[in-house]
Amino acid sequence: MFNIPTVPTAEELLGKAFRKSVRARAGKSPGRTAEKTMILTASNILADNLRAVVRRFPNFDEIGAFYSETIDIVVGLDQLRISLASVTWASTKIHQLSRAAIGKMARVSDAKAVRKQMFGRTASIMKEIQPDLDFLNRARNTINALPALDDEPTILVAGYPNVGKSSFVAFVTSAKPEIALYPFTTKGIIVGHIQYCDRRYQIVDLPGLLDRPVSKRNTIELQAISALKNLGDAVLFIVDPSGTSGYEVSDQLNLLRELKSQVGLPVIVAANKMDLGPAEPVNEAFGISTLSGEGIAAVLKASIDLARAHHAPRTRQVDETS
Ligand SMILES: Nc1nc2c(ncn2[C@@H]2O[C@H](COP(=O)(O)OP(=O)(O)O)[C@@H](O)[C@H]2O)c(=O)[nH]1
Ligand SMILES: [Mg+2]
Repeated sequence: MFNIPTVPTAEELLGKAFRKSVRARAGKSPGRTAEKTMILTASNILADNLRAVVRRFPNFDEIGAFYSETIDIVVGLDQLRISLASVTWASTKIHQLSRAAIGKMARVSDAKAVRKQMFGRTASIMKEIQPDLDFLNRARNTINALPALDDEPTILVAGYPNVGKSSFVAFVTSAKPEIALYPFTTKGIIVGHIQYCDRRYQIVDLPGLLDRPVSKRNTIELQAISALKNLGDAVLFIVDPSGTSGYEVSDQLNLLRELKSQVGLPVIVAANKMDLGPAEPVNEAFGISTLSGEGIAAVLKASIDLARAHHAPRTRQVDETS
């Protein structure tokens, strides 16, 4: 999804700029022209590289509400904006310093001293933004690790642990787990795709997120749950009335009620493990078994119809490779 390049350190950028400035001076006789060349080379390299750092971050207003809310949760959009602004500031400032130094060279005799002073100030500016570069690189690592979620009608799978969520996703798709460094789950998010009639649908299993009562959540998890309204178009809530999951049906139905109010998406309910024989009936639920396949086609069709009906295209990131 996101592929932001490594953010360099202040030291790396300074090293590169000063090395190139020394190389640019080579062959020139010592004096004003040589010093001026050094200043221009160093300041151009720094200003360009700093602007490139900023440019390679996505525009947070254009990536869609799910990604911008998620990045806000896992990284912090305010701090991101502040750090990107600092880097832009440094780029402008270094450019100004170089113009001022070149102007000063015309007036004083010791051009070398002017260049040295300019390099010293430049190094201080770079040192000042090192915490921002550091933050941006950590943010870059986190953002790049977010799973790719396509702009397809999306069904979120919810329900208590062991009710058969992963089994359902595996049954209906070619799902592959994706690594995600969300603070609220250490497990991989599972994203599967289904080709159904004329188009593709996405089905997402978020282990650790939609499988416990909302009342037991910390703030970050609650924010994450509320961000899901931007990702999903429908929720498939799986109940296990067989007793084998270890959770009471009444607790499972309480979670269903909570999610309905928290996530605000239309919900389809399926009662799984029908193959185990008669169980407590669940109101308005599709009876299914991911073991025998019974009822799966009907619940899948209902979920897909619901997701398609509620799907509005999300804004996508512009591909950087072009
Ligand atoms: N008998 C039976 N077992 C099932 C069925 N679906 C899932 N299971 C079992 O229930 C357990 C939990 O399933 P899993 O898909 O990992 O649940 P999750 O925690 O909700 O993702 C596993 O041992 C599955 O084999 C079903 O339809 N019938
Ligand atoms: Mg699972």
